[in-house]
Amino acid sequence: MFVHTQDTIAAISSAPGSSPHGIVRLSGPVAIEAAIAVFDPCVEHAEGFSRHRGCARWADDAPLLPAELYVFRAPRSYTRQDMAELHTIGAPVVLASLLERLLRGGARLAEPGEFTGRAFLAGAMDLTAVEGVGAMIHAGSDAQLRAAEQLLHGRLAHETEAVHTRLVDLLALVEASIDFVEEPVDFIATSQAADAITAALSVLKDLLERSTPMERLDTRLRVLLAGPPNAGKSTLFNRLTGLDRSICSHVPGTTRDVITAPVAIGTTEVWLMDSAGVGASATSIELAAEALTMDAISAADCILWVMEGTEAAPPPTRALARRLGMDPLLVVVNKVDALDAGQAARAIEAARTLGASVIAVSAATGAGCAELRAALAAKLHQAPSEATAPIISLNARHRSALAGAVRACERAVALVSRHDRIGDVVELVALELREASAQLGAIVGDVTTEEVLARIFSRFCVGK
Ligand SMILES: Nc1nc2c(ncn2[C@@H]2O[C@H](COP(=O)(O)OP(=O)(O)OP(=O)(O)O)[C@@H](O)[C@H]2O)c(=O)[nH]1
Ligand SMILES: [Mg+2]
Repeated sequence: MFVHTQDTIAAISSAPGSSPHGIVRLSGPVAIEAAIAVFDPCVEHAEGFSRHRGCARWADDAPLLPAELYVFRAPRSYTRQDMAELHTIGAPVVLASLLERLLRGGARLAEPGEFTGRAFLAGAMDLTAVEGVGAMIHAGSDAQLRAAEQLLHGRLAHETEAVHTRLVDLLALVEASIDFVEEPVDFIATSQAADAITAALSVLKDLLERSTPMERLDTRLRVLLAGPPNAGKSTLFNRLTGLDRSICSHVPGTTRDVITAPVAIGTTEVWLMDSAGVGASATSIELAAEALTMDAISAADCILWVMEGTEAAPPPTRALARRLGMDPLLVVVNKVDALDAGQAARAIEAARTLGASVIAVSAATGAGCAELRAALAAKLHQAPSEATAPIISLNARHRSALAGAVRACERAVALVSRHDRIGDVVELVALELREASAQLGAIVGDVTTEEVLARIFSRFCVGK
């Protein structure tokens, strides 16, 4: 993986699709020269870090577009190589055409994650920081973003580094003793070695105990729209997602399956789910659809119970009320556009008997939807997964390495404590300390296999 690092790579580095701003990035020996070739005016002295205003020559017969050229000379760049970035209008056709010209000018298309790969291979960042960049690209919630930032800023590397250094120092003393096993001198007393390994062990165990699996942060909160048939759940789903995904009709029982789409609520992204109406199912298909809704109610992190304000909404059945007794729950009184002020007040009052916060909206006009989003954001911040932010988040690779180091240290302590003289077991102790130190080294990428790198970089997109 990334075996060639001495050629020049280029890629569109901004998000796919149209946007006001687009970035094309290059790294390698001809990065700056190739970028200057498609930039107007010609840049004479591009030293160190510099920023130039001008135009992008993206096509021969099209008008020049305003652009900026950023130059980062090696080694003061992300990849530690010469790098250039062209910032211009983010129209896909412009960026694609610019990239095409750069490829003709001596660059080759970068593979996914190749810029970060070069940064790692040049020693600019350790493997946990690389994972931090990858996690940041995919972060869908505050908690994920915080965990990614921690990794990127070296929190885990910092926590393990001190223990790693202590174990390597101890290993040096133990290995020195190997050459003198026949002599009555020990470079380190047995008790001293036992104390040092026990101290390392307690730091590593503490780290594992204070951690939360990073994978658990991957699940976005699920917010379910549920309620009686025809209450306007699907209309509200389409309104909140800005999509036209769910069929709406005046016929009760329109929605059958649970429909899911991502939606930004406050600073987090959640899965918003539409479901079949409950409480009036007659046919076998309607009953099956209602069963799906019940499953979704059990699995949801938050429920928006949608009721029609226009007529006396059927109260939820007792069994349903018990399930809805869970928090967080928001009651949404819909169709207020069809009500006068008195009717709306009465509908809201009636909804309060369900014992939760009530928001009045019109899914048809969008009235009240901003308040609904704000109330939902407030509710979600109280949800347990947000409240119990982990001290440190570890992915499966980190946990496995830490656990491997813990096991090796435990074996080393057991060996030392069973013998009065460390000289008697010095080779075995050295073996275990070497194993513990290799496991800790693997966390930051001192030694990595192709397979580990391939797995980490498979989550990257081109241009990062
Ligand atoms: N006046 C008014 N009508 C609405 C509003 N929201 C939905 N409706 C209408 O109510 C009817 C039912 O809307 P849907 O969104 O399909 O309701 P639903 O809750 O998904 O219904 P089921 O999937 O059948 O359970 C449709 O005719 C909508 O146009 C609203 O805010 N105001
Ligand atoms: Mg529906």
